[in-house]
Amino acid sequence: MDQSAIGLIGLAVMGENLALNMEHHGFSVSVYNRTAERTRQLAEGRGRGKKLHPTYDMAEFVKSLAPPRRIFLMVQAGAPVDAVLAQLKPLLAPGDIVMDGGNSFYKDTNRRSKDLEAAGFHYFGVGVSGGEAGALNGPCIMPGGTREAYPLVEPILTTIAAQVVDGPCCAYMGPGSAGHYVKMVHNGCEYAVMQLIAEAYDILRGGLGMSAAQLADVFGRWNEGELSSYLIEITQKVLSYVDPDTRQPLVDLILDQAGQKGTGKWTSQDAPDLGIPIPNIDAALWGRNISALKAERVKAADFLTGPAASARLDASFVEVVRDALYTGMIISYAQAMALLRTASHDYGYDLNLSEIARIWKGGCIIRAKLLDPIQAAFRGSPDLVNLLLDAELGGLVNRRQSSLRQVVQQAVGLGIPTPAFNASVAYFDSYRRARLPVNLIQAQRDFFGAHTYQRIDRSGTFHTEWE
Ligand code: NBP
Repeated sequence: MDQSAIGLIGLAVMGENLALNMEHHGFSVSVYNRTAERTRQLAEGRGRGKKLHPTYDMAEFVKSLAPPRRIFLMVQAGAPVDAVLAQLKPLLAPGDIVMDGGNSFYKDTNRRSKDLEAAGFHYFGVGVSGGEAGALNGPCIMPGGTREAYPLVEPILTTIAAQVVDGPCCAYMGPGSAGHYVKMVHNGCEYAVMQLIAEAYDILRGGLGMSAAQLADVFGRWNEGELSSYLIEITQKVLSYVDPDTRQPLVDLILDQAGQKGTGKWTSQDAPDLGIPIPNIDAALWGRNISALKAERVKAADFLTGPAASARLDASFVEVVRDALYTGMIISYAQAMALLRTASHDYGYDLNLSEIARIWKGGCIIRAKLLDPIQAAFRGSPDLVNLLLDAELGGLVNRRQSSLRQVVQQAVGLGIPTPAFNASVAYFDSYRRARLPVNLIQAQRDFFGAHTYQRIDRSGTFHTEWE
């Protein structure tokens, strides 16, 4: 039997669909899964009659691959990746290539790539976005790792990726954990945009009393303009879905409790290490965390009261919310890109932000029309420190800021929580201020801890005996 072009380990929802995607594009694929039943199901089900080679033992799997072996892992992030690598390592030959396509923590990827490269293998941390449908039809792929070995995997990765007008949604990100870092920040941005959309939905529902069907129309219209994006598109579809059992909008029957899988949280945890503010992503994270306190919230709802006024908003407010949502999305991407820019420098990734915006235009969850001007901004100025300083995008936020302010003011007045909209305004107002009130904080720190301060009228470091 001919040896396969690539091998894939981990046949849950993502792995199975990626294997079928590879096969569909003409690559022969060996597949292996810890639980043999899944492999059998694929071979006898969706994989029947295809160039898929099912294997039931790791050694048989490795032997079935053409050298240098290309192995794609799609197993649960964390200990399972280490477990698979421990089994694989003794079976590999120098020059073989291992790619981890799961949502691994970037520091784990650094550790694993050091370990495998020291043993003579090539290692890639590959961010994959697009969910089940993307995996099958073309995801966005963010590979990072050994530069010299990238040409050996590039033809497969770029062929199975989503394609946009200016190329495949896959590009080499940088060394080490660059790919997983970019994927992590992608997911952080995804959290922020989803939170903004949920807040827009909440304010239209609470402030205008709109039904799910009316909201579906609004999001459908929004998706035809500058807000056009996968997340707005699926929001329209979700809002228009009627539960066949109850004949009610399904969204109204869904428990309001969300979890977070790791990547969003990791983004919020890493940003302070780099000194980069990402309040929209932080807001999305605590928005999910407070949602999880369902029992407490139900109790609190009986005791804690909101504003007495429940004035209905005017129908024209829909357009204000649309403008605020677009502005908030720009500010979310600005924070994500600022984080990537600093990580690129501090972690030695040498990221190309324009190229990242380009590959995010297709396949991934945050694909959006907005990525066109973002790509253009970084193509024109690769060293742009913040998207808000781009003439087009910053100018747009300048002009639309009143929408953001109106949404926050109305929400506060009505007692509707809008953490991500609030964070957008606060970030914008902080970033555009040449002077912040941190002079007072510096004085307080010097008062109680002799931390010293600098002055604006003379150079040097100062301490004052304040009393
Ligand atoms: P899961 O994250 O649910 O992982 C299940 C797979 O991991 C199965 O194949 C399972 O084998 C395998 N596995 C586990 Br669990 N422990 C193992 C071990 N000790 N040794 C070997 N294999 C082990 O699958 P998924 O949702 O397809 O996601 C795969 C990766 O892709 C994850 O890192 C995920 O975060 C990432 N990702 C997911 C999505 C998405 O939309 N789901 C999108 C983008 C990225 P078994 O069958 O024997 O239990």
